[in-house]
Amino acid sequence: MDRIAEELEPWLSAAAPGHSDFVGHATRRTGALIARSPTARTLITDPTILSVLDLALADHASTYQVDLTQMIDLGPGETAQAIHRDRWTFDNYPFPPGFEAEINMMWAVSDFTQAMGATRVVVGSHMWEENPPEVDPALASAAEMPKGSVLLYSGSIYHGGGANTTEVHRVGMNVGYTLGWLRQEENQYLACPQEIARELPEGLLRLMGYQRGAFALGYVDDFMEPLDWLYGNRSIHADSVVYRRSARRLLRKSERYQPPAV
Ligand SMILES: O=C(O)CCC(=O)C(=O)O
Ligand SMILES: [Fe+2]
Repeated sequence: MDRIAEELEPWLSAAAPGHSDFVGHATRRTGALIARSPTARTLITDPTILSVLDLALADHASTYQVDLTQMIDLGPGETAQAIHRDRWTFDNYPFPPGFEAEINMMWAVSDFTQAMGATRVVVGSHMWEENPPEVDPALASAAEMPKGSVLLYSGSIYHGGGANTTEVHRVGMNVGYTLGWLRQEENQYLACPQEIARELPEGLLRLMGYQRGAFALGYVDDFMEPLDWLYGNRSIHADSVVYRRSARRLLRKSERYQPPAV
């Protein structure tokens, strides 16, 4: 956590404070963590997290992907964020009850106490069939956790950042994952320069979206697999590439991209 904080410090200190009640006024946020923090990459592909995602997302889509990466530095004096569902990002589409399109992680880069503004969660709200635009904050409990812990919550869970009444900063690393056929909240192809992407492990690249999100989603020009395009293997046609269901199996198999035999 200290390494992640150190790697991101230049970006966080250069980031402007928030400009709305939702993103906060005493909160600084910075993204593009895959490009900016080599240490964050190891948490983004943590095998325990991927096992949870296999269970939580894999029955709705053949792949899942990174949705966003964001360091959130909630400064002293920040007021509580409105309680919301992250899946409202998808134009508030009425997904059926029980259908999860997104799972979020909040890694505690500092301690998370209630007074510091630990994320507040309405436990059980993923079961609510209604979609109230406002929720009584009294229903939420603070997810207190020591530095180094991680909170997992689905896109249908009502939650929000707390108020920071202390003099210290509450720092969290928010990493979200979504179904492979949804648009990513943070554009992973533009957030990570290609020269950095070419050096990343294959499993991470697939999680970033450098693989088709479903059979016909996300190919490049002449039906090329995005990984082959990234590596300049222009002779390889996607139909000749074995289509793999998830990044996880690949992480186990090999960390390095190897062009498939044609
Ligand atoms: O900072 C937090 O604890 C939560 C942030 C959040 O939920 C959001 O920005 O969507
Ligand atoms: Fe949120």
